[in-house]
Amino acid sequence: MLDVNTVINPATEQVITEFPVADTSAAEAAIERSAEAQRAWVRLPLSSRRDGLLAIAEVVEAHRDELARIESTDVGKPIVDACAEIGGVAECFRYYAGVVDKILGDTIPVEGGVDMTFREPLGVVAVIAPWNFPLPIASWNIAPALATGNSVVVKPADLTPLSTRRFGELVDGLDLPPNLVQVVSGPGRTIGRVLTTHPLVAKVSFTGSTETGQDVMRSAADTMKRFTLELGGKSANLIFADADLPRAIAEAPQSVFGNTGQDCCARSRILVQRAVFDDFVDGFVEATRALTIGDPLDPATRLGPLVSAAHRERVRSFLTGEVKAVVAGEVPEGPGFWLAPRTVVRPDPRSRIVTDEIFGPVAAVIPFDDEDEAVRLANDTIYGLSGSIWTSDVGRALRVARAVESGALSVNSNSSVRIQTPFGGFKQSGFGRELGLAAIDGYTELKNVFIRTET
Ligand code: TXE
Repeated sequence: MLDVNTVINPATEQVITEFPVADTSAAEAAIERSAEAQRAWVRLPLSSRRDGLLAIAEVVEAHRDELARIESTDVGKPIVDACAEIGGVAECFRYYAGVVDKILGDTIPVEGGVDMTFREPLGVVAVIAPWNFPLPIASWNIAPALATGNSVVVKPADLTPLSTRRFGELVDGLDLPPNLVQVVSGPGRTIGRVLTTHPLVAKVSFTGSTETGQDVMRSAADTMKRFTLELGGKSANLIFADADLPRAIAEAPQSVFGNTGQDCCARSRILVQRAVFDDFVDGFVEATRALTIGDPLDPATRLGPLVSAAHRERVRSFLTGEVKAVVAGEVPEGPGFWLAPRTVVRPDPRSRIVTDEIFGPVAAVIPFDDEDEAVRLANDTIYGLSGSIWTSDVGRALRVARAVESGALSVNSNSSVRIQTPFGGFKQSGFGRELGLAAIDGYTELKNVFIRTET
């Protein structure tokens, strides 16, 4: 069993820090304390709950530079991106602070009385976070869980636990019920397992691979936990011949190579209408070359290294044998888990490059003839998380958006995530929705109450 977590800077391969991880009895004790904290939290006036979330937003904002630097060094993420993401964490807590007193029920017309619904907290929520957007994704689940009256035990990924651990220290310093938010570090197979099986945990919010998500579901079945599962993706970027091509080209590299491709929303299948295919490929490779790869702490950097040596090996395993990839960009010499962006033009549609989530800087560019074929190719995947449609025909944009089996689509944009709008998957990309008001349903139980009024 791993009893020390050694955290490596992926840009330098130097050890950043080491710390002892929780054992299973410590995780169990944290869950028990969390249940007690939840009882205290839910009894507070709504205004105190709102102010609690605002205090978390403020402490994150006040430590934005520190947290961004931690995230950048731990993940290998460009500092500019990390800073924007930590700003988003503060904004997420602010948004859900505003939701606290707007969790509404219904009154339902029935015979003989009055019927009404309430949204009740679940209890203890376990948040199991991934390594690619550590604190942002944790916050998408912590904030709505707290807003709806739950307590949280959060387990960061072993590879990138530092921002979440620092967040935990900052929240400990606030005037909130003790143990309302606890950070428990440790491996998925031990500490993660405690969180997915403990009877006092009502819900698991998990972000990670589809395989581990399946395992989490199986292990949580005995205690019938609620889930939000945000899993893998293989999203399509659909580019029609009538699109604003210069813009589609300029924005495509970041949409697949951003975060060095370690993004569940990466548009890693670029489907391009045949009439503009060659122009697109030339422009895309050129635009990719312009992305500065290097020291994540340099504000000019657009792409950092991959998160670990093992992950780089996994990504490279997709690039062996017959695969012919165009390499664009220079990586720094010396230590660091670097990999320059790769573009594979017209890959075999059945190859792993097209079917699997690579989670690295590898794009597949595939031609299509017409709208029907574009939709068929876009849907030819087990995943359904995100995607884009580039066209100047508004009717086509809506037809295609309705036909693509995916939880979040953008037209003439590659954005996927906004705090105000629901985010989550179709098919094996998971279920449940993070963010927006939709997340409220995932953190509450619907209760129906009937009052007899007839005499
Ligand atoms: O993920 P895991 P890994 C995908 C991506 C990547 C692949 C593997 O394709 O290459 O997953 O990454 C915890 N019970 N994504 O191995 O295993 C683990 O400690 C409970 C997509 O890092 O899914 C970590 O905190 N928890 C993705 C979290 O689960 C367990 C983001 C995710 O780890 C556990 C990350 C268990 N049995 C990877 N086993 C996205 N959707 O953005 C592990 N964990």
